[in-house]
Amino acid sequence: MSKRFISLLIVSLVILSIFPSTAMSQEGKPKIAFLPGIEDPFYRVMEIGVTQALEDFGLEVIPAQFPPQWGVTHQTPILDAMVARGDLNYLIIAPVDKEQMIAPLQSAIDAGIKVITVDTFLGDGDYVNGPVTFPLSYIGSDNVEGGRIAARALADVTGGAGKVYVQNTTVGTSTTEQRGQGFTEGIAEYPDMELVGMDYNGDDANTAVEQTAAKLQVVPDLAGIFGVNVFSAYGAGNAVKSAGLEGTVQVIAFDATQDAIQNLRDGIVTLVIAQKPSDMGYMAVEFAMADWRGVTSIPKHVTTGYAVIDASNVDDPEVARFIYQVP
Ligand code: T6T
Repeated sequence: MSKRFISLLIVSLVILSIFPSTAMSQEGKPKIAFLPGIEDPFYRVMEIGVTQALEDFGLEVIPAQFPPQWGVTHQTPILDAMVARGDLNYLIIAPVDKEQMIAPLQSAIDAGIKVITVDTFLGDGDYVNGPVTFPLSYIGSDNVEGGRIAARALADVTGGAGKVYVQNTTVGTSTTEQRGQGFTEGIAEYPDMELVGMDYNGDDANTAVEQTAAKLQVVPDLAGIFGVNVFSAYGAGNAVKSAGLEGTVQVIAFDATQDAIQNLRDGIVTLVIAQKPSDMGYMAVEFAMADWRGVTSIPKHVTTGYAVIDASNVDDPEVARFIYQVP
């Protein structure tokens, strides 16, 4: 073997050891996939956190498939296809139904895939003593508290009196159910406030607009609306705007989308409650890597915080950084 060849071989090995190709560096590393609940800005921001963490750990970034609509029939086929790959070690998922997604995810477990739930949970979310304990962890907002924040904000802006309404998504979605629960409990603390209804829009923006418009007709003295998520808040804000009731009917928007922030700037929305989906995604990958490396003390339930945004702080960089910077 010529000296030149040996020199080239040594240089190549040194380069490969410093800058390993993706193919070589994946040996001995876990394959981690992400399955969101629906195509929306919240989960797109979560994907940013997941991707950043995968890159930081030098892991393969498996493209996430976003269900086109919210629902078990939309999420399960994607889940089944991910299990059928046969090479996944971890699945980071936002299960769209706390009961109906148990069996499909048990199949993933049976196939040797470990599960971390983000944003939404299975069962009652207590993975230590609850009915479902197989997920490694739950990482998400404290959604009951999120509903209470909305109730307090609406009470503050309406002087603690008046009729209020909730635009919700679907029964069975742990997060929005809990937001509705927290809001209902919070409003009950104000004797002069009355919750006149909670409609379920199936996580569809157009339905949310239609339902809110109908409620505004039926309850002409409505004082405030809580939109429990991206599409619910979109519906509430835009129905109020279409009715020319901005400033008369106060809107509290959960999720800091560009639409919610614009409605805040336009005086249609009073307050925006931003979650921290990027944190959820990043931490989920960290937990998977910790488990892969033998850590046995991974917390079973982690709540990420909120940024509460109003007209006074929307341009504060410390707050604005939590606006969902995706279309
Ligand atoms: O509000 C988020 C998420 O927390 C919830 O579980 C479902 O709706 C969103 O994705 C927003 O559309």
